[in-house]
This record gives sequence, structure tokens and C-alpha cells, in this order.
Amino acid sequence: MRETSLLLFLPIAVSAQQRPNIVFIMTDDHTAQMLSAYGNSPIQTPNLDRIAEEGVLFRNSFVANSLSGPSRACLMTGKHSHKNGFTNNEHGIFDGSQQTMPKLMQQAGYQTALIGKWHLVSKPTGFDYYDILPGQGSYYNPTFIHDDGAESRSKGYCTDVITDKAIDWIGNRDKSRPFLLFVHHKACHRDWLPPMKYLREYEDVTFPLPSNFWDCWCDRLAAQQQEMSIASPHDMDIVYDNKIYSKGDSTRLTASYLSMIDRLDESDRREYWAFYDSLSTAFHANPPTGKDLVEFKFQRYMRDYAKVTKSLDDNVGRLMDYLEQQGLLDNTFVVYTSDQGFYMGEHGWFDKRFMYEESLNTPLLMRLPRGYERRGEIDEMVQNIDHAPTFLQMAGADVPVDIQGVSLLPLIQGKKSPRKWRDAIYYHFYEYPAEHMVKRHYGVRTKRYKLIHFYNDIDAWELYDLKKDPMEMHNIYGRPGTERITEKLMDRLQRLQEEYDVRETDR
Ligand code: SGN
Ligand code: CA
Repeated sequence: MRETSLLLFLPIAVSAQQRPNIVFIMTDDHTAQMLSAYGNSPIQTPNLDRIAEEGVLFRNSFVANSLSGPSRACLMTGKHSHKNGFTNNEHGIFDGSQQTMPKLMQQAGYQTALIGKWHLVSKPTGFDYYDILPGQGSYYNPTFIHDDGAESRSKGYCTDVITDKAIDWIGNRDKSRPFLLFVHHKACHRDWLPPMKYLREYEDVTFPLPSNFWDCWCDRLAAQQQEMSIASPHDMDIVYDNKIYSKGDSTRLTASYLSMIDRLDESDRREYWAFYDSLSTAFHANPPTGKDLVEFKFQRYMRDYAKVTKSLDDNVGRLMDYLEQQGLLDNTFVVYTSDQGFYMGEHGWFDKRFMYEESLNTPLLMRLPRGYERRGEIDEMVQNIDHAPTFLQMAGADVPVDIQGVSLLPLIQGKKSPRKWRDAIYYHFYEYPAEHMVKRHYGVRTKRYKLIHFYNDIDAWELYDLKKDPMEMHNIYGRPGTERITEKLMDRLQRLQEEYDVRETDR
């Protein structure tokens, strides 16, 4: 059964003109370990931190299916993947004729716009305006598809361009109605091509290795069979991912890499090559091997990811400043999140997909509009299917009963959380066999425990006690003493599957 008690919280009574605007900023693959407000980041993100300082930070913010397209479909519908139909990037085409949150927001009188990554293949529906990247888009001089179907190449770095376009849209909007604007960045997606102005940033930083960087995945079968390890030359490609290259070198991803750099203007291209040529020359003069090579790849990965993230942080600040200058900030709900979390070397990995903490979590910060009193950290478990009902309730619209998420307004309206909140979340990952080879799995996470079932190709269960083992290094499934908790979690999982109407055929 859905948590009906949460539906009893009614939106605060506000007149049509006062209804808050909503700016939803979503990045790609930006993870909480690289956002300083979360406390453990090796880089500073002052503009993002400011959102948390002036608003709220969610400690336990999760996705329903840790992959771009599926996350976006969950966002647009407020439903789990098996209900919105977009279960994986490789075979998905979003059915835009279904009920979506943007359409419902339009009906409630909001103007809606989407700028940046879309990734749902079909034409966006429910938007008064859109300007989207084709597929994953490009970092350099990116091409956009406009809502009239025309395509054109913009000049500049993708994160700057998307922010410029968002600012332009806000400036030119219909000022008589509230708005909902989705600003969807490509940053910080693979392969982490830096903006020219930060090409040389972080080069003197040595990033600490996560404590479980050399994980052997000994008691975890699916983890042993993934293809997202920094160590593996096949998974993390020295040319494509690490940008270490000399004439004549070629890997399976060299052509993709070169085509992305070719998009740069000539002078930038020269500067780009001058910088990475010098790194490549130093590498080839004294090539590291074994563990040294793996650590070298980790440092290169971290540095480039950090450069991309710094420019993202700048641009979030720029958008916030603009809202402030326009006098819009006080009546705008600003949400910052990512389509999922990411591994920054934990378990020896990059990428996402697994139901383990780093990729199940996604950052979530909010700056609240006038009248919403909550500040500081929120510990309750929330999920990306919750945005749709939250926006609808904030707009004073009804939340259709088939929406599976719950509105977050009870968590942000008052000074404290309500006494009752969800005690478990459901997760399901489908994209297999596919790139990175993470097997299909579903599971349940409670405040303290996580139970996962890898159900195709292998039939393996995993159980973690997150209090004793926050890095998920010890699969205690089947160990003596875990019988009672296993039984309870199995039962909770089954009840969640019933509540969300997951059928055998949905696997
Ligand atoms: C690309 C990347 C993958 C990544 C997927 C999905 N490979 O295929 O590493 O997992 O996107 O990412 S690349 O060679 O093209 O860089 S998602 O965030 O869009 O779901
Ligand atoms: Ca992503």
C-alpha cells in the first residue's frame, strides 16, 4: 500500500500569482563524493554548497534505477521504470503520450521549459519550449535540437552554453505565469572533457585513494564480473578516458576521442593538444606499470572530473546570481540533483548501475521558496520518483493516484520532519547485457540494511549491514545470525513489489 498518511499534507494555500517558480538543475553523473556540502569531497564546490547553506541537503537521496534515461523517465512520470516503460538506455524510447509531470504542470498553469540533456529518444512532450542535446551531447561547441526541429551548433563549452540558454529563457519568458525550468547538464559525464579555462586546474593535486580502491570483490559474484574497473585497460581506456596518447597509439575508443576534440575551434584545439601532449610525453618517457599504472589512471580520472565539476559549480552560481538579480530567488524553488551517483574509485570503479551506495545515492540540495521553513540536513529516505508529486503539490495541483513517488513537501514545509515517513525504498536495474556488464538486479534498502537479488545470468543474493559496513565490503547473506533480518527484508521487498505492482514479467 502507498503511504497514504503523506498525502494528508496539503499544499500551503497560495494565490496563483504567488505560486513559486521551479528551477530544476540536473547534472549527469555528478556524485556526492565530489560535492563539498556532503562533507567528504576532495574539491570545493562553493556555489552548490550555498544552496545547501541557504536551504536543505538530503543525506539519503536515491534513484530508482541508476542510469540516465531511466532516471529521467522516473523524474518525468513519478513512476518506477516498469511503469513508465523506460527501463534502459539501450532499447528504450520514452512513450511521450503517457501522463507526465510537465504536462500536469502545464495544466496547472505553469509554463514549462527544458534545456540540455534529454536522452529519452522520443520528442519531448509537455514543454512550452525545449532546446536539447542529441543523445549524450558534446562538451565542445555542442549541437542542440530546438523545439521547431532545427539543429544548430552553439559556440562554447557545454555547461556554459546550457546556462546561457537557461538565463535567456528566463529573461524572455511569459512573466504573467509561474514557470518550471529543467536545466539538464551534460557535465560531469564520461569522458570528462575539461573547459579550456580549467585545462590546467588540479594538476598539482594528488587525490586520496578510497579505502576500498583495491577491493577484490571476493564474496560478490556480480561485482567480479562487471566491466567498469579503473584497472582494466578494456574498461577505463587510456586514450579515451585518460587522454594519454602518442602518434600510432590506437584503442577501440580512439576514433570517438579524436572526433570529440575535433569539435574545438582551432586555437583551442592547439592548446588542448599542447597540454595533453605534454602529459602523454611524460607518461611515455617513464611508463608506469602494475599498480602504479592503475593509480596513474585514477589520478588522471579524478583531475579531469574535477575540472568539469568546477565549471559546473561556477555555472550553478551564475544561474543563482541571475535569479537573485532579477528578484526571483525568494519565490523560486531551486532543486539541484544528478541523474545518479558515480564511483570515484570506490571498489576500484568508475560508472554507476549497481545498487551499492555511491551510485544508488544522488546529490539533492534545495533552496526553498518563501514560506517553506525547513533548513539544514534531512535524513529521511527520498527517491527521484518523488519530484513529480512534490512539484505538483507545490503548484497546488492534484497528484494523480497512479504516481508512485510521494511529495516531499512534508519534509520541507515545517521546521521538522513529520513523524511518519517511508521506511524502505525499492530499486531495479535492467541494462544487461550491455556496456559495463552490470547484471540485472533489484532490491530493498532500509535505514540500516540492504538486500539485493542479481537474478539473471546468475542467481545471487547480497545482504549488507550499512551501519557496520558502510562501504559494502562484506556480503553477509546466508551467514549464521542473519536469518531474522533476511526474512524481514524479504518480506519488505515483496510488499514493495506488491505496492508498486511489479510483476514477474517486469523482469
Ligand atoms: C556511455 C558511456 C558509458 C556510460 C553510458 C551511460 N560510454 O555509453 O560509460 O555508462 O554512456 O551513461 S562512452 O564510451 O560513450 O563514454 S548515462 O549516464 O547516460 O546513463
Ligand atoms: Ca548519468
